[in-house]
Amino acid sequence: LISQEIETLLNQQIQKEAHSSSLYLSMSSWCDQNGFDFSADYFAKQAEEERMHQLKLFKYVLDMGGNAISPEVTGIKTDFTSFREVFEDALEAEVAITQSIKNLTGRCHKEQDFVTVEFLNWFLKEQREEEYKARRALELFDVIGEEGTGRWEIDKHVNNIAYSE
Ligand code: OFO
Repeated sequence: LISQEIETLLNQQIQKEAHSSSLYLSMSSWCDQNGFDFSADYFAKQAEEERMHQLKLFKYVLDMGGNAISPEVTGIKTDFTSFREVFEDALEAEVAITQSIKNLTGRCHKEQDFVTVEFLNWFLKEQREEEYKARRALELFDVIGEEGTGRWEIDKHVNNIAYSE
């Protein structure tokens, strides 16, 4: 069983993952329309991963006898001023998600809800990976540079970003 407070926090996390998923889909659309096809694919894949995170949390709440709430998602940014801004927003969103999972884990520790702590460990590890990828993508802008065919080159390299341990 989980406490009412943890249930509420988990439902908030479900909402955040759903928001992330929609945001990534929006980024995918922007990239596609601006000719950055590899990045469009990359963000579409990220959108799917966030959806998977959402469902993982959703199922956990239900498995623990709680009430999982299908979230409303509003206020998704659709207009980006530059290719780089898309990646800056992506990193910012991942850092915020990591912080949110850390807060949630901290709350579970206080309550000695070690079952949920154990469940959330997977997410903490996943965030390490997601932040790495977002940071790596942003680094391409500095390493390659945006002049000339730079953006085209950056887009191609986004395709190769992988996390290895
Ligand atoms: Fe990358 O946010 Fe989910 O956990």
